[in-house]
Amino acid sequence: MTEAFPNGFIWGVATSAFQIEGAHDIDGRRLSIWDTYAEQPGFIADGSNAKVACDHYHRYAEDIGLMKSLGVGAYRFSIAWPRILPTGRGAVNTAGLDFYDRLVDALFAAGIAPWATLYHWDLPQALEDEGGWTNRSTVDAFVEFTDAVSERLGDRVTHWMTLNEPWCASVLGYAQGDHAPGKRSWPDALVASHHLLLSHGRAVPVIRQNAPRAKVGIALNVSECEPASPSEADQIAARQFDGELNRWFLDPIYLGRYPQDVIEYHEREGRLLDGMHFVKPNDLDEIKAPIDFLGVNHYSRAVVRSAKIPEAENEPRTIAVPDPAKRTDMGWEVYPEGLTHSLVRLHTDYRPGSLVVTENGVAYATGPGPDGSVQDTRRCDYVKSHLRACLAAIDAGVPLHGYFLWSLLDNFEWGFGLSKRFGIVWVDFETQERVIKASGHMYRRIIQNNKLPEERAA
Ligand code: IFM
Repeated sequence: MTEAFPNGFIWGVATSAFQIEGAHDIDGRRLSIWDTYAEQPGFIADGSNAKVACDHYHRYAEDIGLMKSLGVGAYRFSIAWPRILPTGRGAVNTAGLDFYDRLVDALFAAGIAPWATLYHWDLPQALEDEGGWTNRSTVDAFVEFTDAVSERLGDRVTHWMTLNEPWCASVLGYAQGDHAPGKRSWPDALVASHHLLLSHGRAVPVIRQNAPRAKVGIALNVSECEPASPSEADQIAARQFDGELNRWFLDPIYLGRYPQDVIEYHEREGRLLDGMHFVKPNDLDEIKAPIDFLGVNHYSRAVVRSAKIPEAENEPRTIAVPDPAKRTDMGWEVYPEGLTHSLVRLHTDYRPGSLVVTENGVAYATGPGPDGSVQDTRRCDYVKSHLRACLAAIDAGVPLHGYFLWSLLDNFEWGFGLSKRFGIVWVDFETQERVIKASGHMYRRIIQNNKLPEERAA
C-alpha cells in the first residue's frame, strides 16, 4: 500500500465554538443550552465549565499562528449561534458576526482555508425554553441563523457544514440526558432528530444562495457496528444500533427516506408514540437536498451486545470494548480498521461524491514532562494508524479528499469538562499557555511530506 496521500489532499484541524471560545458573556452573547447544562450540579464530571475554556475568542490570532506553524491547510471551526442571534432568532448581533469575520480574515492571511460548521450543539437557551429541537419552529430559527452567517461570510468561506453529529444532539441530548439539554425521552429525541435533519436540508439552498461557490456538507458521527458474538441476538442488536446511529441519518439525506426496519425497531421499543407524525409532506425531499461532501467523524467502532444493563434502562443494548488494553481515556476502543470499513461502506451504500474525515483523534492525558515537552506517543500511534486506514480506503477507491484532526487544542469535552484532552496542542487552563505536543510535530511532518513517516524496522 502506498504511504503517500493524493496531491491536493486537505490537511486540517478541527474545533468547535463552545469547546474553545470562552468569552461566554462578551459582545452580546447569551446563554446556550450547554451553559445551562454545565451549571447543573454533577452534570460535568470534573465540575468545570466552558466560561473561559481555551479563551480562543481573545487568543484566536495566537491559535492561528499555531496552525500556521503546523502547516495545516484548513481549519474546521463552528459558529456560536448565541453570539449571532442571542435569543435564537430576530435581531442579528453584529458584534458576534464581527468575531467570525476577523477569524476568517486572519485565517486567509495565514494561508488557511476556513471550513465552517453552523451547528455544533450550542442551541440558544431561549429556543430550548420553547422546546428546542422538539419544536418545529426551531428549524425556521436555524434557517435564519444560517442566512445571517452565510450572508456575512459567504464571500470568503467556501466550505460549509450544516450540522455536527445530529445523532449526539438528538439522542444524547434528548433521550439519554448525557448532553444538553439533558432530557430523557426517546420520543422527543426522534422528533428532534427529524427537525435537525430538516434544518440541514433547508439550510443547504440558503448557503448556496448566499455563497454561490460554496461546497456544502454535513458532519455525521459514523461507526461500524459489530456484534459482540455470533449469537443471533447480538447480530440483531448490532444491526439495530447501526440503524439508529448511521442509517437513521444517512438514508434520509441520501435516499430520501427513513429506514423501515429502524422505524419498526423504534416502534417496538415504544419510542414512537404516534408513528412518524412529525414527518410532513415534502420534508424528505427537502432533507435530500444534494450536498457536495459527506463529513465523517470517526473515533471507534461499536461492538454491540444485546444484553440490557440495569443502570442504562433507557438502552436496549450495551457497547463492549473487547480488549481493555486498547481503551482510550474516553473508554473507546482503538480500532483503525473501523475507519476503513466505514469509509468503504459509505462509498458503497450512499456514493457521496466526496468524503472528508471531518474529525478523528483521541483523548490521552499525557502532559508536559520535566523538560516541558509533551511526548504523547500513543496519540502519535493512533493518528498514524488512522491515516493508514484512510490510505487503505483511498486504495479501495473511496473518494476521500481530506482529514481533520480532532482537535487543535485540549478543550472542554462536554460532559467530561476539561478532564479529557484531545488536543495536539497542550493547554494549561490556568495560564492559557499552549505547547505543541509530539503528535503536533509529527502531524506537521506528515503534512509537509504529504505522506506517513517510514516505519522503523523492529
Ligand atoms: O469533542 C467532540 C466533538 O465536539 C464532537 N465529536 C466528538 C468529539 C470527541 O468526543
